[in-house]
Amino acid sequence: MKNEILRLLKKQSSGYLSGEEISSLLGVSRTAVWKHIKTLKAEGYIIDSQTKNGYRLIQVPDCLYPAEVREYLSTQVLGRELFYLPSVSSTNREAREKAEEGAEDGAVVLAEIQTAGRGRLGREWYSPAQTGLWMSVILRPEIVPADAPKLTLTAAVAVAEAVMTETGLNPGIKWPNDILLSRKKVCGILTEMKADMDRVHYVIVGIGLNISQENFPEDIRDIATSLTLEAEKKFNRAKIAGAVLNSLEKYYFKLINNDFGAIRNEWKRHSVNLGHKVSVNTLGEVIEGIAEDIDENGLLVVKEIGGSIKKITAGDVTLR
Ligand code: BT5
Repeated sequence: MKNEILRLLKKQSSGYLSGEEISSLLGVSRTAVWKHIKTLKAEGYIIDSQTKNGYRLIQVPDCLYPAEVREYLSTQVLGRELFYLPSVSSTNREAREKAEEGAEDGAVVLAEIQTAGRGRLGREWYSPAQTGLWMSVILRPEIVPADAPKLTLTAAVAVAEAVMTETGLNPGIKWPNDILLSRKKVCGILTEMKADMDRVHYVIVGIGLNISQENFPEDIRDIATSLTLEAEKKFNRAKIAGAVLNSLEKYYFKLINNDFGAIRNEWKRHSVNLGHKVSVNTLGEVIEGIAEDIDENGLLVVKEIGGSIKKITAGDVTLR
């Protein structure tokens, strides 16, 4: 009911809507309307109430409320189920719990702040309140575990596309999971899965996108950036969330319909690695050479100085 009232107020945002009109349109009492308006105000919606004229929506809060994100969603599967938390340790951790409880393919966990946001290999992900998109998507694709890393590349392509359409900026992708603007990291992706040898139970795709931070802590100041810092303007975070999910669904469908080729082509278009000298740290081993390609499985193909070809499944790439 609260969301229905919100919908009416949004439709009528150029003028006032009386409590009586709302109550007759929705078939609820005026007291109920008043109570829902009170809740909306507590959630940060600025609503002018006048005894004579009724209610008028003045401003929507910059929050990732499901009702806001849904406005921008044009998906069939992603975001059908949306879990919103004002604060969480890590959306990936929360998503894992939801997946264990049976959350469906495409369910999404969103939070305003993460108190223990995670990167790969136990690293930290800085996730301050109401500035970024801290989101995890639960996917249940019928793929073999060896194909799961393709989901990281799929998400990277989706984020790059959404950032491009929403901001006009031109993001680069650094294999496997970084989205860059001006050579600084604006987004990281953490893909985790539960699988048997031959079957994936679920995959959690965690996306951390810096949207409106105007500064960063000392230790990452030189390597991190946000959409606002790059475009010098504010963005509606719910709209960005919707755009990322719309794009992710488009590419996810390609992946499960065996069209990784299309994703790979997009990935190559955005790549900042290919053709460049790289140094790749893969759990204890450092491989140096030219990043030549990503193969049909999403592995990074590096040609070493001596000419030998190495295919890399996971690692950290430094551009030389
Ligand atoms: C990543 O790891 O880039 C994956 C980040 C995934 C974050 C999302 S947020 C939603 C979901 N829930 C989670 O708990 N995680 C996911 P990695 O490639 O290991 O990079 C981590 C490194 O990036 C850190 O060691 C820092 O150097 C740097 N870093 C940390 N926070 C950053 C930020 N906000 N922006 C840019 N760089 C950051």
